[in-house]
Amino acid sequence: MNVCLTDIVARPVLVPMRRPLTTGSGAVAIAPLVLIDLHTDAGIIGHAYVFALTALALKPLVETILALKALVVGQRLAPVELDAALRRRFTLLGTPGLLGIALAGLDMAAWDCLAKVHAVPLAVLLGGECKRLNAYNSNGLGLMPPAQVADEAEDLLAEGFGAVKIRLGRPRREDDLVTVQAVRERVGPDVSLMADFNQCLTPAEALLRGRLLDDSGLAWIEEPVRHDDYAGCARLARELRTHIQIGENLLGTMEFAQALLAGACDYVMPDVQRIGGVTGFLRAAALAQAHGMEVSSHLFPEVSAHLLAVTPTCHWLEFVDWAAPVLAEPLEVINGQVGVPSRPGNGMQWNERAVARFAAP
Ligand code: SMN
Ligand code: MG
Repeated sequence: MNVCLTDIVARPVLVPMRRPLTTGSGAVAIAPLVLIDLHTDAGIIGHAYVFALTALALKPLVETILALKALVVGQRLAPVELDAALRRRFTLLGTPGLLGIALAGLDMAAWDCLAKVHAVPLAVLLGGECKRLNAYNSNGLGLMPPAQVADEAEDLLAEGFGAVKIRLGRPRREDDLVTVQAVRERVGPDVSLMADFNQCLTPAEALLRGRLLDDSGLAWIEEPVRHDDYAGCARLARELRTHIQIGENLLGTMEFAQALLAGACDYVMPDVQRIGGVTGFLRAAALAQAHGMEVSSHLFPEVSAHLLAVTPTCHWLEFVDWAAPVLAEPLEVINGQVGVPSRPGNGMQWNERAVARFAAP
C-alpha cells in the first residue's frame, strides 16, 4: 500500500507529575511534552510524544518538529527510509539535541502509522507478540530524607510492582547508604531495588560510593558518572560487584556501539527519543544482543513496551506515568508486569480534554 505523509501537528503540554522528582542533577516536577500527530493520505494518524525535560525547551522543540514538515510532507510512509533521508539531510548540522529528539518523535509516529495501516500492534508489526514485561516503578523516590523515601517506596510497590528505582547522590556519601538500607528494611528482601546517580559523581567518588553500596543487593547502579565517560564507567563496571547500568543518554547507534565496545556497562537502557526512535532502538537491541547484554528501557513506557517485546535480551521496562494524564488508555500494571497493548499501532490515543487542560501557554 502506498501511503503518503500529509501533515505534522505538534502540541506542547505541561503535565504535572503526581510525584515530583529530585535527582542528583536537577529536579523535574512537571512533564513538558510535545504531542506529535503525523497525518497521512490514508486518513490514518500516527501518534507519539517527546519529552523536553525542561519547560524552557518546549517551544524550540515544537518549532524544530514543525520545521521538519517541509521535508516530510509528500514522502512515503516508510519509517526506515524516511529516517535515513532526514538524517542525510542534516549531515552538516548533525542530529544531537532537539533535532535528534524531533527526528526520533517523527520516527515513533511514523511506525505508529505503519502498524495502524497494517491494523496490528507495533510489537506484532515488528514480528513479536503482545507479551507481558517485567516493570519497575520509576515514579518518585527522589533525593528526600531516608524515612520519606521508604514511605514512598512502599506506596509505589502498593501500585502493583515488585521493583522500584531510588535516586541517589546526596551531598554526604553515607546518607545514600542509609537511604538504601532504610528502603530495604521497609520493603523486605524480595523487592528489586535499582539506584540512579544521574551522572552526578566524579569517578573517584563513584568508586567510594559504589564500594559502600556494594553489599546492598542493588539490582544496578545507574549513571554514576558522566554518561560520556566510557572509561570511567568501564572502570566502575570492572571494580564493583554491583552491575553498572547506562544508556539513556547515548545518542544513536554509533555512540551505543562505542559504549558497549568500551565495556562501559554491565546492563544497557536505550532511551527511545535519544537512540533514534523505534528505528534506532531496534538497532541498539541488536548490538546489545551481540554483546550478550540485558536491555531495559528508559522512560516512554508506551512505545518501549513494544520494543522490549522484540528485544532478544529484554530485561526491565522502566515504568513512569508522566504521560498517563494525556492518554485515553494509559498502560496497565498487573503483578509487576506491563502488558503490551493489543490495539493497532503503539496504543496511544490522546485524551483531548486533558490535552486542552494541560496545553502549554
Ligand atoms: C531520569 C531521566 C530523565 C528525567 C528524570 C529522571 C532518570 C531515569 O535518569 O532513569 O529515570
Ligand atoms: Mg537514569
